[in-house]
Amino acid sequence: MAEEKDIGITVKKSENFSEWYTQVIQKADLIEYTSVSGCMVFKPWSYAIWEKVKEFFDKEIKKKGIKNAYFPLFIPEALLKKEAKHVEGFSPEVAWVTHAGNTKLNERLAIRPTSETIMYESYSKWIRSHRDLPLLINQWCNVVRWEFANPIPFLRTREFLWQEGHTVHANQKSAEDEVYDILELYRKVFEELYAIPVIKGTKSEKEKFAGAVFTTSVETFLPAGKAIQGATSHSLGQNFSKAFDIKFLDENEKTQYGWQNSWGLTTRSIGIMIMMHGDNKGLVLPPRVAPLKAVIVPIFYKEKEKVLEAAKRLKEKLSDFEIEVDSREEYTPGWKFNHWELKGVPIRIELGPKDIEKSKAVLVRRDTGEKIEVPIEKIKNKISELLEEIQSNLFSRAKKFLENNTVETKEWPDFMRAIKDKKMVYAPWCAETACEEWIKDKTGGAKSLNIPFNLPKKINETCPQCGKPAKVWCYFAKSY
Ligand code: 87F
Repeated sequence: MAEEKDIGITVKKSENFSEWYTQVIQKADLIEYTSVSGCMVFKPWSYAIWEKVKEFFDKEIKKKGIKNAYFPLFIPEALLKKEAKHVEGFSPEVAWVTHAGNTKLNERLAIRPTSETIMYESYSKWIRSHRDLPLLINQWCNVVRWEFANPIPFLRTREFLWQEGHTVHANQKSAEDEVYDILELYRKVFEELYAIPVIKGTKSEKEKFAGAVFTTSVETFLPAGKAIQGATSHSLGQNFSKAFDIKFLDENEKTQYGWQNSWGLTTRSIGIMIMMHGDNKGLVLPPRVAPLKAVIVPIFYKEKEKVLEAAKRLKEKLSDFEIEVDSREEYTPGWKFNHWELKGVPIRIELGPKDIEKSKAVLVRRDTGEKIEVPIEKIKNKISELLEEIQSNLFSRAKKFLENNTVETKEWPDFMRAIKDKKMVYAPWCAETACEEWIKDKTGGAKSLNIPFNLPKKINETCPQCGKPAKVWCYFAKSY
């Protein structure tokens, strides 16, 4: 029989974060490495988390009239290079198909790193009149970006999964409203599903998508002492519609270029959640993304049949939730406790002969370890209640963490020290690219994250780095 100590995490999150992460993703059975560097298996336990996110987001975008479609994986070279600016800087990461068997192709085909070009080629044929607008399309797919930096499971992989929304509107207002609407959905995914507080804001000129007029994002800060972008929603203005000839006749029979947006959320979000909530025992899943809400561990040193029977009945009583009975006989209850803690299941339900006699069960919270005895007749409500509590407790913990790691300052020495201490800085800023480059240089790599929407009406401060009048307040940190 396997020893209990064999399966656990052997390092502390606070002592060796990257080793801790590597162990969690493997021991919780989320990921498997393969012989292709940077390409990893999403095992059922992590894929099921993605499915939860997908289910929520898909439903929400459909409510907004956005429809799913699927465009080809391969993008001819000439097409990819049509709006040259948008691939600028990205081209070393594009993977190409050059051959079919031994035959060299006439034109190389890019494996999609993002689908603007292939989608907009079609859009230019589909759109003729204002009656064809808005055109609201999303696709769920994989993309390939051949990164050379060290892969980090979920966060930086050469192939990943995402949704990419690409819409065309008849006017600027309708397009821009959508940019913020979608960003709000991303906030919900992070805050309400993953239980991770985020900062909504606009990217700096330097950090925006080169093809966009402006880029918005949700950002957060991780226990690794680094910030990370959660998702982005771009206003493309007419940049692509002019390059791809996406035109329509408006109500006055006048030809106009479409107003476009694109927005994306990736499987990187799963990594963010693991890093934020995981602890020294392994993964901690927020109930709303947990593939299993609870596991019943029957405790049967004796009276096995009776206990198993009661466990099955309990599972039926709780059929509103995703619940399993771990009835495996080759493992001890203690081993199973560790196993399900490692996998992050929000609630463990212990059920033994004595509990059955007294018509009760013991619930154990994954987030706090708290044990709660409940009468079977009240268990359904108690579990509902606990799941909500766990969800909100994880969110408040993460929120406190974010607050405790944010340093608001107007002074350059404090700015520098905060970055050195692996904190996130909130500071007034001149918003100039040259200044951002200086900041990056002097701090050894801190970038701007975003400029939040709720800025004070009047900004009287000066930029701590260059001394010019500040135009905005902005978050800065070293980031993934
Ligand atoms: C890598 C290679 C080629 C990012 C790339 O953010 C091109 C690109 O255009 C590239 N990496 N990007 C930017 C993607 C922009 C945009 N696309 C739709 C998104 C959200 C979804």
